[in-house]
Amino acid sequence: MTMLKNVEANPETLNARMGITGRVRFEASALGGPVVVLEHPRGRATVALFGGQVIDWQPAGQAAVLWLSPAARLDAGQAVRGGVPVCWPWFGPPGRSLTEGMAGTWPQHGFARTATWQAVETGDSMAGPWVTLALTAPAMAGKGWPGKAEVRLTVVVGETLELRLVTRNLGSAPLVLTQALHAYFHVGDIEETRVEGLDGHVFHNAVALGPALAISSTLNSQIGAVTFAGEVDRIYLEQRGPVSIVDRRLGRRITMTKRGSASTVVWNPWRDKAGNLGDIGAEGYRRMVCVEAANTVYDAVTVPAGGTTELAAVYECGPA
Ligand code: TA6
Repeated sequence: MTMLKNVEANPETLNARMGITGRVRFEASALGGPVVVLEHPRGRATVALFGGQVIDWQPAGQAAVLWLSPAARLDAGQAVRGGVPVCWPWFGPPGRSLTEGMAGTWPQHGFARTATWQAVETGDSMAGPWVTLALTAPAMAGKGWPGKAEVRLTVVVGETLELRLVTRNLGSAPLVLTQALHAYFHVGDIEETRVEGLDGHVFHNAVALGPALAISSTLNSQIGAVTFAGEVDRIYLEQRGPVSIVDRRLGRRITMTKRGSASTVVWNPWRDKAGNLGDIGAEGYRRMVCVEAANTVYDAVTVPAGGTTELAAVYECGPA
């Protein structure tokens, strides 16, 4: 495998190498950084090289499906709230087993979301136009993390939006990974929104227990759909089936189908926490919900030396 040392971020150069007329275009975003725009008659998506983050997805004839913070900037070196942040190579604060006895910097949700990714390949397939971005081991040097790996994100847009996150362990020891495709969805009103597909699953309630740093034996059980009347921050365990956000106000249903993940995270910070976060905007919490395909401490993945693992999610949007 070739190692990428210098990230090429000039849209003109990238277009000359990988642009596809009418389908894949690199450009400078008004948010302050290079993005790649994927266009298909059934949908359009924008992916920022900063964070390897999808920041917009608009199926033809629909309002934006992803929520993006009004304060989002791609050139501030800060994690961008909204779209689909890639939490990698750990989810949340890293689990205790990873940090034990180790010095280093452990930013919440890993460092991929604040790194600039390299666009490595584009194409156009039956499913739609696609781009693959990569983040390589040298980009992570000196951060305290013991692993050596490359991660690639492929984004495909057509009838649906698909994200595939593939990690290759470049080290000689097994790599323990937690991660998430931390999607923020735009909803008409959180109080008129429910999340289906989680009935009967047990969950780690992070509002009561705090973030999942280790496996807890104090779990709750979901009965019926998830509804919102206050902060919700939960990891649903052994959850592999489709999950739908049913939005009565906008009259639509967004469905996530995933692979390589047994943890589904549902998050809405509600008013007070959103106020403290500072980048959600007044009443912004009412317009968003996170539903995330994840591997958490409950289903951490061990990648053997030289091996790969894939976390993938397909999103579709239709009438409720
Ligand atoms: O995925 C849910 C979560 O882990 C919550 O606990 C919450 O704090 C959140 O992600 C957002 O994290 P961030 O670092 O982006 O503010």
